[in-house]
Amino acid sequence: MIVKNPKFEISAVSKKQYPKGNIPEIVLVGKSNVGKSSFVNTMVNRKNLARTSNTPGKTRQINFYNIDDKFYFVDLPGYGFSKMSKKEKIISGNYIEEYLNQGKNISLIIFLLDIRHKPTDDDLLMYEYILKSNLPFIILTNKADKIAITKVDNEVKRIKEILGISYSTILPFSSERKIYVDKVWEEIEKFIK
Ligand SMILES: Nc1nc2c(ncn2[C@@H]2O[C@H](COP(=O)(O)OP(=O)(O)O)[C@@H](O)[C@H]2O)c(=O)[nH]1
Ligand SMILES: [Mg+2]
Repeated sequence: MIVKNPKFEISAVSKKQYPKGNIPEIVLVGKSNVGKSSFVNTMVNRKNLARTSNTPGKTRQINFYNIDDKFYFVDLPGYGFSKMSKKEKIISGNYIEEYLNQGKNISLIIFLLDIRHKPTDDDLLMYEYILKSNLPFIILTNKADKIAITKVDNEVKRIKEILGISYSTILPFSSERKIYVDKVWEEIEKFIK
């Protein structure tokens, strides 16, 4: 897919600010620092459309990026950052739930995990929540550049086993090396027709 004019639209802190209308939403979910904002930048081929950082993001903002009026990438607050206070964790959790519960235009959840690590307890909770939501999802095991290319398939398989899934799409990803981008576009395109 060729993206022409990706635009930041709004940082919503309450339901009322979610965009109106019925443009499909592709939602990024994952713990803080896993690479959600980098993913958005990589997919639309911009350096700084979405703000990336090494420190925990704002815990209550839901950022909507309008992709050529065809769909939104929705960058949810991260969860489970080790430096987050308990209160911050609860706040980010509430915002994630509030957004996912309304679910009106959500056409796909992209769940990001770190290819190098076992999913954390927070990841597993999130995963359960996604399953219960009955919304379509794919899983990306991110930061694949951080391990040897020969190990990628095995690590993906290992994470798949931990999550106990056989049917859903799970792919490696790397914003650093911009690999697997086309494959992920193929998946996304199935959900924005
Ligand atoms: N090596 C590597 N670093 C990445 C990748 N994706 C993100 N990062 C880095 O991880 C940090 C957090 O990324 P960010 O996109 O802000 O994560 P977010 O909190 O989930 O939005 C930043 O320093 C990014 O440069 C990747 O695929 N490979
Ligand atoms: Mg971010």
